[in-house]
Amino acid sequence: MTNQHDALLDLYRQMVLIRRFEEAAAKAYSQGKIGGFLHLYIGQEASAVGALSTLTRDDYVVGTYRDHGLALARGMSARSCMAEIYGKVTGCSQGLGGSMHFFDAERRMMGGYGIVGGHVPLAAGCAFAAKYRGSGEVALCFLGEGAVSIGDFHEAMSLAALWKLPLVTIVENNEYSMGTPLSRTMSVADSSTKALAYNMARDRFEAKDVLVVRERIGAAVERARRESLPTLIEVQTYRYRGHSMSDPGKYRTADEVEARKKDDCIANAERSLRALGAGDDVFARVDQEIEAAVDDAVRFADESAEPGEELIEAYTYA
Ligand SMILES: Cc1ncc(C[n+]2csc(CCOP(=O)(O)OP(=O)(O)O)c2C)c(N)n1
Repeated sequence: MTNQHDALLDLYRQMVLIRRFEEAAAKAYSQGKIGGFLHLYIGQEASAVGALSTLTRDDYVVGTYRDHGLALARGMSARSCMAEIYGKVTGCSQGLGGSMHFFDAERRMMGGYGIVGGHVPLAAGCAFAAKYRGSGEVALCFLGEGAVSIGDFHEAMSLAALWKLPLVTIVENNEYSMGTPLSRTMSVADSSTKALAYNMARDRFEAKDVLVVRERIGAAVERARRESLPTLIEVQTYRYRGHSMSDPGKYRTADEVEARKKDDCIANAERSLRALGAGDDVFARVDQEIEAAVDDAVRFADESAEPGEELIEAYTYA
């Protein structure tokens, strides 16, 4: 098999892991094993997987509450992620963060934030730190298109451009901000045009093909690393599930969702892999391997303990 085949297979495997992991999380949620919020990334996998495949170990990743895909693509274990969603002490944030607050300092996965747009200045701060140290690291920040109208976003873009920070800001435009379509929150359809106000490089493309995502984000990451310049990118994507588990989805039709599933990033990657020579055996092996990993993560989360009073007190009370 070629290098191209092997590279795509790796990305495919990561996307399948994210999808199966979240399907299992949704099931556990409906069984009452998970409390609080659960925002699924299903449909958007190519965005995180393609983007994070361009990073080195030391680069920073900052995201929203829709963070499971980022965490898994960053190499965090399915066990630590599932346990976190369950609120168990073995989770990546010791069960104190839950689904919206995944952290892994070692992998520079800096969260996991619930305040829409509030995390963008934090990502700019990571990029500032990297530039200040001259360490060559890049910060990748993910947000939804709903966050583009938030003041924090503009403050961060303004300083990132002024100070030439190595920041790549990725707006995942999944067309809806909860139940509100983009046309009701912004006067322009293309959020990357906001970069014009800051004299910042920009890009915009669809996340149907994980290799396209990798190439286009890769160019921005290189610009950040080599020239210390920021880029604003709109990735056009679509979430198949509700905003969160409690969303009845009345703002769009089932036909719309079904039509969008026809251009699924995982199915597209499978087609490309078959064209490169992958046969049924390859996909059966991936399915088996991912099923085992997800089953193991669920078992681990089920069997793990909740954080004790001591831990809760240490982090909750001053
Ligand atoms: C400052 C702030 N306002 C409102 C909310 C409630 N809220 C949570 S998610 C969300 C929608 C955000 O949509 P978008 O940025 O497009 O991201 P997506 O959920 O589509 O990934 C809103 C309004 C919040 N968490 N923070």
